[in-house]
Amino acid sequence: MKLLFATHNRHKVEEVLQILAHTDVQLVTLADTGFTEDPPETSDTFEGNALQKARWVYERTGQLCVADDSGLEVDALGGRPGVHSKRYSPEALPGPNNQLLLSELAGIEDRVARFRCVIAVVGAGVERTAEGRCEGRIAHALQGDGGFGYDPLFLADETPGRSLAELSMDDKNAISHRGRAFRKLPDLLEGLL
Ligand code: ITT
Repeated sequence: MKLLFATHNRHKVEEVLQILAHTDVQLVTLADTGFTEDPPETSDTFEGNALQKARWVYERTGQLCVADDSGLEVDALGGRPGVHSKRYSPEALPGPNNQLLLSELAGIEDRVARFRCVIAVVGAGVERTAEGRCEGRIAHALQGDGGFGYDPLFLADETPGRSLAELSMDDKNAISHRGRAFRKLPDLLEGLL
């Protein structure tokens, strides 16, 4: 039995396939199954949303599912955009999201932030979660054109001066919230596959 990754975000799929490349976990994507509906995300926590997405897809497919809910928490903004990271700006696109973040932080010295990723595995009578975090700071201008979302503005503590958008996917996965969460997946699947 394979594990269905309940996401429509192709960047997440690319990263996770690479993170799991040297494990026994075999992923099927929603695109592979022709499933086009968008799972709801109405919780105010990453864990709640990850469980909601995985439950929703499991209920419709009967397949063991894993979902990822992730986002950026900025201390000076009281943790925003947080679970609303995708729809932070009215346009809900990376360019406007990054510009809004820069404008909200204009003149603010405290740039401490973190990416968080909670994964949830849902199957018959099973619900398990794990989290990964990546601590860092928000840059003063966009840097690099790799990755996705807020990557051009995020300077991880492990790679000072370089944004996640300036790292190879392997280097990003080594330190990222998603890498740290999905490397826990084989243990989370203990006894299930
Ligand atoms: P699915 O729900 O279909 O998985 P999504 O893009 O809607 O895809 P989320 O609800 O988890 O995913 O929102 C995550 C948002 O947080 C994402 O759109 C980015 O804006 C941001 N984000 C998460 N991980 C990121 C990363 O590794 N690099 C940059 N931005 C990231």
